[in-house]
Amino acid sequence: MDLKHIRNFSIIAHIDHGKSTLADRMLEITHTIEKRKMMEQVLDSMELERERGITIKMQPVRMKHKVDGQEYILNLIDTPGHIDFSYEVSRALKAVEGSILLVDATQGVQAQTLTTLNMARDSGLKIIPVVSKIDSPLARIDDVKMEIISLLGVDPDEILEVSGKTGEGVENLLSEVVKRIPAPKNELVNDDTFRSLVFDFQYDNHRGVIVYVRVLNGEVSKNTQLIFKVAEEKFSALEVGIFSPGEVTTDKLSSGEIGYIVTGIKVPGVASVGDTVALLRDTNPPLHGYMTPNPVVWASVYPESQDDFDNLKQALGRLRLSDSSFAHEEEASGTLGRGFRCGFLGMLHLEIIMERLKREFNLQLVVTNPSITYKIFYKNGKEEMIYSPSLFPEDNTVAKVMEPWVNMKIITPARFLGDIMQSLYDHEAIVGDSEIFGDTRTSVSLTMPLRELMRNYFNELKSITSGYASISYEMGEMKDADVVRLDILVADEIVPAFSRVVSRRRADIEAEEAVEKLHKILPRQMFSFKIQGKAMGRIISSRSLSGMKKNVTAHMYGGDITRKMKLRERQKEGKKRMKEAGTVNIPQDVFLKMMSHD
Ligand SMILES: Nc1nc2c(ncn2[C@@H]2O[C@H](COP(=O)(O)OP(=O)(O)OP(=O)(O)O)[C@@H](O)[C@H]2O)c(=O)[nH]1
Ligand SMILES: [Mg+2]
Repeated sequence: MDLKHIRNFSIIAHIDHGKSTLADRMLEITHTIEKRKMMEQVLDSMELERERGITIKMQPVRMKHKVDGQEYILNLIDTPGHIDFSYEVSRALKAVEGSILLVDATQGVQAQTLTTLNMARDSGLKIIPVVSKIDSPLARIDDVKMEIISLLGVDPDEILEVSGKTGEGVENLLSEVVKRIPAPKNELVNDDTFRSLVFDFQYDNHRGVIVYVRVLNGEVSKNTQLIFKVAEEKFSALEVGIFSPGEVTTDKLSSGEIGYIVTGIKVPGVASVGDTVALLRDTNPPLHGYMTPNPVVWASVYPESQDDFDNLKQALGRLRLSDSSFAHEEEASGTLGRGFRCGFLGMLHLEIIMERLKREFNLQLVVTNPSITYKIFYKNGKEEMIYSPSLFPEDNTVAKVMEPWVNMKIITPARFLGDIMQSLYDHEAIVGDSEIFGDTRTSVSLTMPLRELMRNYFNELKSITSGYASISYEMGEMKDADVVRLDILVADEIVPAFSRVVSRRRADIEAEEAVEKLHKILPRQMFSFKIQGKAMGRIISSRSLSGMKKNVTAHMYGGDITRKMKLRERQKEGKKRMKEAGTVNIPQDVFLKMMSHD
């Protein structure tokens, strides 16, 4: 189709502001999905997305729609709202010319509204501000419009209103998309060589890597000889097609369009987002591509049985092919064997990957306590980055430790400010400017150690404010830290997976809490043993877990007394043997429960 009849746009917003529901109505109005196949948030196709009611992966879909008698191709990309998945948003934005910025009429402007808006502006996109959920009895349409005008600096006449629930305003919004968002342009002048940007990919057992591309120039069809410009890997297109939203084969993909190319490549590590897929003979330089995101939290993952090491390796390689934001590298730990150090963009991201490893690959895993990175300056002059709490050095060898801080923004109704300030103090934050907007809401800027943000601050803020406050953050500078390693001992043995780095002033409390929690969730054994917390060279918390009073003679009645005695003796010996070997069996779910905050 002619370039001037194509529009590419994304829907961006804070979490839960109604992006996927709005997409549903667009798919209905444009007859992209048959009514009988329609379901709520139909683009959230992953099992985990449906269970949790959130979008995790961006999803492109092509629609056809007539405006003033002219048919247009509309390529929509639905994006996730949760901050852990903002790398998805940033990639989607590079594939489109414009964005619909939704603001929930019941919630108003929230932290991620501002972050996603800034990302879209940085990408030079046309932005259409839209108030969503206008059907809700709690909608404050005029207030929220005022917030949008003052905070986002947009013209009042530009703001549209929709309800993804009733469909009100959606047809009009589609017309405005056509009117306001510019048509795509060819990348090259007088040159129709095929070139495209890889913004995402998937893996298929039979067809290998499937790249999601935005075509920037020329066209591609089946059997075209292509190359990944950065990876310098050649391949022949096995199939090309569009998203409807499932994959639908087409004869070709042309400039301005969004679609997929099946590569047949089965080795991991070749395809990467941001690479340029072009004609084999193309001599132009590759596109700028994407910044690789830096992991925020790290955790080690070990197979419960070392026999599964290769399976875990394969599973991680495969997951990387549907999630380009997580990092993994091999590592070996004395006690846990061979495993992987994995980097994630946040705690939700970590949780989702662990859940996928369990469900999609059926792996039994030991997951260590998540950690951020610390820079260690030793007394002997050596410097080192530490990603794993169990490798954090003994207190007396360390001269100085530095840790990352985050620059944060909290948006909240003013009535919670008192409680929030207290919680910020508890989390070692330094509070900066605040700004009042709308009637009663405030936006507070601050900095906080990343370690303290990861100490469950998201949930804490949610419970203080009944969910009315929102957070966005970006990585800031490294600062001096006063932290120590806390080890947890089970039956006198350090369990490296439970080690963590804590602020020195909180070491006692954290030890107490960890020991208490483990005491609750660890299954009892045949013998009694201690659970202890140790830091700065001494035990600072301890509890005993008593052995099960299972008595092998209990079911015997009468009979020979010497036989009972013998059995008891044997049982005692057995308990002693187990204790000596220190074999407290720690099941997988205990590791996962220790890691989670609830
Ligand atoms: N009343 C009302 N509720 C809506 C509307 N749109 C969405 N919702 C509800 O808001 C919640 C979130 O909707 P989603 O469409 O999943 O929001 P989202 O922005 O895609 O969320 P993420 O992708 O996780 O960021 C759901 O419970 C929807 O039923 C609307 O127009 N009116
Ligand atoms: Mg969604």
